[in-house]
Amino acid sequence: MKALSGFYYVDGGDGALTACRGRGKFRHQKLTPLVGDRVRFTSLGEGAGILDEILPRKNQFQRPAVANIDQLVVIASGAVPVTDPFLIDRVVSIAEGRDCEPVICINKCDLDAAEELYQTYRKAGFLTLRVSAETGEGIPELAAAIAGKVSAFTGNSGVGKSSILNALEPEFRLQVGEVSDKLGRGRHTTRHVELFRLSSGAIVADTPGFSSFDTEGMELRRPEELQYTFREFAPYLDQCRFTGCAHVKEKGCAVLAAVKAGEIAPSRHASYVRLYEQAKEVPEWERKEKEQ
Ligand SMILES: Nc1nc2c(ncn2[C@@H]2O[C@H](COP(=O)(O)OP(=O)(O)OP(=O)(O)O)[C@@H](O)[C@H]2O)c(=O)[nH]1
Ligand SMILES: [Mg+2]
Ligand SMILES: [Zn+2]
Repeated sequence: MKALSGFYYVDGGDGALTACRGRGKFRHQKLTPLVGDRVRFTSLGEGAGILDEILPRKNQFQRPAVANIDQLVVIASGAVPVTDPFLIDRVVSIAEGRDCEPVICINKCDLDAAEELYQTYRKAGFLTLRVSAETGEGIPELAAAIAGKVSAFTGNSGVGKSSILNALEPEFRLQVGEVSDKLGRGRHTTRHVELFRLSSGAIVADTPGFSSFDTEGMELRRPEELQYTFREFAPYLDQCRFTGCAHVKEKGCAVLAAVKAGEIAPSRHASYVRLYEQAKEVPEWERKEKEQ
């Protein structure tokens, strides 16, 4: 359920948490237990235990560091701190193809409806919600979207991930932070990943917010695989004039034509190009090393 200062907190099924130490073999195998892992553990009594085994994962993520997630709920905001669409597109691209559905949730709609963001992701084919943790608007729709699933909230610091969890379940009383007036940035109030069980049965991870200059969790996909992680590109991919088209600035590119025709949002394509350029920079040996 959470990992803190060398302890892994395991829910044995009855809701009570057992603080486990990991076995040395995990370190030798370079295996890090993740929040969301299904595990076997031995109880030593008095809330202490030993983590024996990590069961096979359905998926895993570096940022946020979670495993076995059905849905990545990307929380964004059109009000301060305004979300850079590139940050949304980067996590969405990572989630695609990992058996994890991205959901876009625009918070603070009491302050700003973020019409452009809303239309961009709705049109691209994502479940896109508008909520306000402040007024409660849209919270029932979000509750319905996470029902019966394991979700992780992610998004830049200060967008209101913890506030939304409090709106879903007032008794959590998670700490929320002010947004700095001077910089318009969040204060990284949430410091660790933690899974919560909602009374509805939904399971949600609150995670620390990322910042724009964060380079961790960089795209490890090969540049030519990236096109498949932008779902709205799919109808155009086999219509480019040249096979192996990079869809960056090639002649006769059907993706570029779709951007021009207003079928694909320019910000989505710009993110694709940025990720493509980044992926080209990663040498193959480094990719292989990180994949392990
Ligand atoms: N007006 C308005 N303010 C909100 C809303 N949701 C959150 N806030 C405010 O935004 C600030 C940041 O909220 P948090 O919940 O701490 O944001 P977070 O995403 O958890 O931030 P980190 O833990 O740093 O990643 C707080 O001052 C909240 O009161 C909303 O829907 N409307
Ligand atoms: Mg938080
Ligand atoms: Zn093309």
